[in-house]
Amino acid sequence: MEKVFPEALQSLKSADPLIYQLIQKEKLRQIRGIELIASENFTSSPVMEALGSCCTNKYSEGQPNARYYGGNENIDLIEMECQDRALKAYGLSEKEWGVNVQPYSGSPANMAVYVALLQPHDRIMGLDLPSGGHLTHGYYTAHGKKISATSIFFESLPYKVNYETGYIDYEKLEEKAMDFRPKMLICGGSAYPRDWDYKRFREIADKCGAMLMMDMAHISGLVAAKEQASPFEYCDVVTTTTHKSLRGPRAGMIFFRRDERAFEGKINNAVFPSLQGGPHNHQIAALCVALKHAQTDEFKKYQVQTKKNADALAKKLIELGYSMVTGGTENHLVLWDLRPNGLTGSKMEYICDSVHITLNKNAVFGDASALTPGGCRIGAPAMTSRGLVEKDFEQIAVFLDEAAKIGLNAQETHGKKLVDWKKGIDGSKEVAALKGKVEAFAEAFDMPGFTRDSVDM
Ligand code: DSN
Repeated sequence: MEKVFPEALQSLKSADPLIYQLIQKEKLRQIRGIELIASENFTSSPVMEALGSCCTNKYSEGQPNARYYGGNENIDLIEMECQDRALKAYGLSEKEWGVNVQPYSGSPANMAVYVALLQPHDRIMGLDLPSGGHLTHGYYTAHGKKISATSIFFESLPYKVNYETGYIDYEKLEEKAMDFRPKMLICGGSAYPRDWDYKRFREIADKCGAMLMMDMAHISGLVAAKEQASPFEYCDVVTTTTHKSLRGPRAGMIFFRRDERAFEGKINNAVFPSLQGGPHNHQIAALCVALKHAQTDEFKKYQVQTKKNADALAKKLIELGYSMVTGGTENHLVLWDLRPNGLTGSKMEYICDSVHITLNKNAVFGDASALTPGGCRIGAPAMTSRGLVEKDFEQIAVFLDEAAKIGLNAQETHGKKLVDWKKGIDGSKEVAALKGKVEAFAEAFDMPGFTRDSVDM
């Protein structure tokens, strides 16, 4: 064995010191930073153990007990257990709902649904990207450039949020849907701080003869804990990633109704062989572990705390004089509209990166282009996994306020032009001081999945 593949039994450290070292640096970055990307989370050690297991070695195209390769007796059991836990996590009966746990992630899951249930050039309607929607729900630019494959292969007409309130404009959505007559209406988004009115979506879908799909990727952990409304009562298909609020490995799932429309065969065939090859069995094993966690009381408490933390952050930022889209949040994220303060989302992201706070610039409704966004998206799931509570998120709001003030001050002293402005940020004493405070703050909290002592550097 050692002769033909001598690296196989070595540690990563000795086999590949460069990658080992970069992983140590990434661990340290995660421990020392304030992680506020709304779609990220810190998964658990057992999930990572399953991800790093021998399941990565196996091919298993097909469905459990009906594979194209032999040797799948263990993989079959893992995948069936995963399906079972997925249905249980959302309180679904096997008679009414089925689930495919093979999608590599959320975008492939969404594409599989479209391939399964639509014909090329069928019409779809999803929330517009600048309104908080996701690329795969049909995004194209204001000039008609087709960005997402969804808009390349299907005819997409987005609906939007109301520009005054930031809430989905259901009246306009209905009017547009009745004119456009989509075959599929899509709810769900990446930067929408409010819950979804599934009843209203269902009424509109029924009125215009559309199927109703929910992409619950951002809120799937909250839904499992019953901290957001359940899409399953009203939707035909529900997709999700599994690494956001659900706190699992990077993967995807598609839930489908079992009825006379025979979605199961169509969706399974779309995932494989239409779009994917062999399932990533290490991901499925890891997802199975995460779905066990998702049925515990601790997970419920975690989701409750995530919402409280997002709310505390929004309230503190408002108290400090900032503007939140929709005036706050009822889920895990806030969308910070920086336009009234005269700072762009890109500049805020840049300063935050410089002080070791990770968040992302984000379009705010009314922005002319997704490339020059007027806001930032801030999420609570990751830092809540590290044990932070409301008062800690209020402290994060104070750090964000300090960061914004540094950015505004640099505009005064160095000018608004990006290249000049950056000179006021890079190497600034205020930035270095804030970075020190942020790192000391973050490092005081536990990290799920690994400890500070495990960082070898
Ligand atoms: N990239 C994810 C997000 O940040 O919302 C969605 O795919």
